[in-house]
Amino acid sequence: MAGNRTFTMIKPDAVSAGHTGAIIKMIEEAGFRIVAMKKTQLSRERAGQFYAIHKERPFFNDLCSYMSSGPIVPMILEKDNAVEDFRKLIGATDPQKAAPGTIRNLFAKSIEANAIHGSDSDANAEIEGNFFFSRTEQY
Ligand code: IDP
Ligand code: MG
Repeated sequence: MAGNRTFTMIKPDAVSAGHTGAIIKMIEEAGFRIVAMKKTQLSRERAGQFYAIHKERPFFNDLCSYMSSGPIVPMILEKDNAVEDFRKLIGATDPQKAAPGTIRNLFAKSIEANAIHGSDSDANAEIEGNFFFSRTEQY
């Protein structure tokens, strides 16, 4: 059975461009409840830990530089079928391929600076949420 939580973060390009509020509005209007949220910045090392699964990919070093380049807004979200429904709301990794009206279609700058993260499985949603938030920060 699909779980009811996912993890997201608004990435540095979208935060610095002033899209935080518009993106949160889209997330809430799509029926997601915000369980935990903060504004923070990753060190290069912590960005590498978060994206450790991609460490052999050619874009890994650039990705770590980019993800630690400015503030981000991580969140834990709740909704039925959260992981799959949220991936639909954000659209494809490459904004050129993201469906019209998706968050990446509207706000992403490039395949790297693509505005927002969304967990790809219930197991990763749990791991990624715990990377940023303790139990007592979840409401
Ligand atoms: P996802 O975020 O849609 O799940 P992943 O393949 O898990 O996509 O990649 C993680 C992140 O790495 C992407 O969101 C994007 O920021 C970056 N990325 C993915 N593919 C490329 C690429 O081909 N060039 C540069 N950056 C990439
Ligand atoms: Mg991914």
